[in-house]
Amino acid sequence: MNYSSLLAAAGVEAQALGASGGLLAATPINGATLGHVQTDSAPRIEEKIAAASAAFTAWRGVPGPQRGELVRQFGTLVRAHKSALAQLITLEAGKIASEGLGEVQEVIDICEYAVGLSRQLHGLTLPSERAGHHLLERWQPLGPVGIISAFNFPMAVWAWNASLALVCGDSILWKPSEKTPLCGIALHRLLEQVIAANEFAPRGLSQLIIGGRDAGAQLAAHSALPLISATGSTAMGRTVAQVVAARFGRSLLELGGNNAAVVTASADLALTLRAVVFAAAGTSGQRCTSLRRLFVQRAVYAQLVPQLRRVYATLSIGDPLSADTLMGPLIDAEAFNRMQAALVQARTAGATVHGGERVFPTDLDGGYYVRPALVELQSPIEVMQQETFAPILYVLPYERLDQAIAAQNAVRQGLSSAIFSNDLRETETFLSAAGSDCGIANVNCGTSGAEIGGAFGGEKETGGGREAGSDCWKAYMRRQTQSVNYSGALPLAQGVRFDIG
Ligand code: UN1
Repeated sequence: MNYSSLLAAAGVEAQALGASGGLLAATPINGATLGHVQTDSAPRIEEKIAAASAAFTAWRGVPGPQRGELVRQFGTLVRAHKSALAQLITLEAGKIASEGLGEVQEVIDICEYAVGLSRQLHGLTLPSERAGHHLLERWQPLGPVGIISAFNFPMAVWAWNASLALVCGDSILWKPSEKTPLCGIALHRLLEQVIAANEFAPRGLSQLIIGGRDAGAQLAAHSALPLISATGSTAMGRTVAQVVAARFGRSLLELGGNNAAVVTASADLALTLRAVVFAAAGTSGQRCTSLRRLFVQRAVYAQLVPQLRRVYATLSIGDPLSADTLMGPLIDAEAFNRMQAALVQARTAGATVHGGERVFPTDLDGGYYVRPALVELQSPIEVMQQETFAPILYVLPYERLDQAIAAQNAVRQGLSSAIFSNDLRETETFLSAAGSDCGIANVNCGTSGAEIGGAFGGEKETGGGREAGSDCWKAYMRRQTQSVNYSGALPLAQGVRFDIG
């Protein structure tokens, strides 16, 4: 199949990309090359950082609501190109059509959220202990923000950061994953169009950086960037965090998850089944919020797990561009090999593995398609500690809820979690201080598919960062405490006396 019309619709024609050199853009659908993308050299990245720094000094003086107007126009343009962008996501990341559309919708949603926010970047007025004084807290633009994003959400995660950073008065630099450069190019072109069309937006406000690990490292080490927001593996985040901390920069980390759900005896099993399959097999298990571990109360194990096995065995796997496909390919051979290695480890540890094998949809031989794997166990094994970015679901029976909660918390990561239950005591226990230790805890809905209105992120090796809704905008701003004396006298705080005569 020739994908050039899809590329053209998204504004990234293969001819314009170049025939050799740089980064190879490929589709996981059948492994075909889509084009070659020029990478940015270290000196070129340095220039882009300088341009973003210069743009910041102008942008921070533009009123917040006007900054919001830029993001409003960008969101509108994204909406107009929704289907072409969604198809590009499908082409380059392998997401099924509906999830591609969902991801672009997430971009639109966060833009609209940011527009509203541009009129609400509020501070505080606090009571001063000194007569005739005003004590204030005010949020100021922070500086150029470096954004490093991952292949699995090649547009939305950048948009969470970019839209908020822009309304907060920051300039931005984006290094998309080397596995999805075309998604980066296509989406960034739309933002560039909007910037070019608006006099009040300084040129250089948003920079796209194409490159690999070195390019990310260059951003992380650069003292001109007060904030680095990085999404990806825990190994990547550990390096970025240390480099950024060494220069007293801030990092906002969105790293690995190893998400679990607990199914109690009171659960609605039909609802649970749908939620579990979407969370564990959806996106071919390649979301940081994907469900990886399932703890099922022993009384309902024999009802739920055979149904899961049946659905897993019949789930439609194939071309993600076809409307009836529910599972597309893994991103590449490396992802497939990691999945197989994890399954070997599980079998060696005594687990019963259902599925997990490679499948070959017609005419798509170059793609890595797999049947999702269900791994049945009696107790946790070592391989469950790691986040394998593939559709593997470890399933274990449990007796008591406190044991299930302890088991779900007994991993190094802490992103998302869920309980399926119709018993208030169980759900409230799960949501209590003694319950889930994750950044996200859901009741009767799966671990993935969070809305943008809440803060997104997790604890422990997930990195502690929070992005998107709630008060996450504060990460993109500098907090300033201001004391104003309008009294004519000079009383000192804490009643200190200092009379110089
Ligand atoms: C990710 O996988 O990096 O909650 C982000 C979700 C999506 C975002 C996932 N809204 O699954």
